[in-house]
Amino acid sequence: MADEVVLLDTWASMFGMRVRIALAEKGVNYEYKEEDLRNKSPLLLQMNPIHQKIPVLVHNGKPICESSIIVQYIDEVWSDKSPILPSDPYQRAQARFWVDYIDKMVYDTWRKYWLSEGEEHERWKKEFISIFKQLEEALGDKPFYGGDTFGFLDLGLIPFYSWFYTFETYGNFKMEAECPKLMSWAKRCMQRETVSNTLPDEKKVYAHVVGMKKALESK
Ligand SMILES: N[C@@H](CCC(=O)N[C@@H](CS)C(=O)NCC(=O)O)C(=O)O
Repeated sequence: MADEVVLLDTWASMFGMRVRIALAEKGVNYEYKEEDLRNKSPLLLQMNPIHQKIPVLVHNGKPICESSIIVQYIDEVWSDKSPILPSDPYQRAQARFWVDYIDKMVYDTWRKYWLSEGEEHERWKKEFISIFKQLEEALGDKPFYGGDTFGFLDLGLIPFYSWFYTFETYGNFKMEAECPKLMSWAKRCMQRETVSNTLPDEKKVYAHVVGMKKALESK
């Protein structure tokens, strides 16, 4: 019997994009279900009762939650092609460390920077940029975080590229000036079809984020 694979997601989610890229890398067919996070479906609440967040991968009726865990699951289940995690245990641990760093640092700092004003906004903006500088340093002179090939950490970070225009516009800075090597890396990743077919238009993301801010302010 064929696998039944369902993804609960929202189009602009960088965490959801990770899962979509991983599924594309493996050539897995799946049903995509767009969630309205202001009105979560009973299926999402049932499949992720703890965090009630997307993405959730439902594989043959069983839910897997948290994007980096889902990507690792996909790599293990569909192990016959396009390996995502490095085969070397040390490299694997390093890639996991940096994906964990992204998960702990980027989104929360972005929200503080996005939703604050004045001096506080400037302070969070600096902090936010310094996180990307740190990630750029971790890349070094390699073409990809995985070395010569696109891997787990590349996949974990590249979805944020579709938000760079939004990050820049809210802070009046340019990623190209702050992190030129990271920008070259992102453009290299975009040459991969699984990435370019997944990432949404940056202006569409910005319009969505402006709308979210208006909705928060009118509460
Ligand atoms: N650590 C989670 C983060 C997922 C996450 O933050 N999802 C957001 C959308 S980008 C969400 O579902 N938010 C709904 C809520 O917080 O109620 C992961 O990696 O999957």
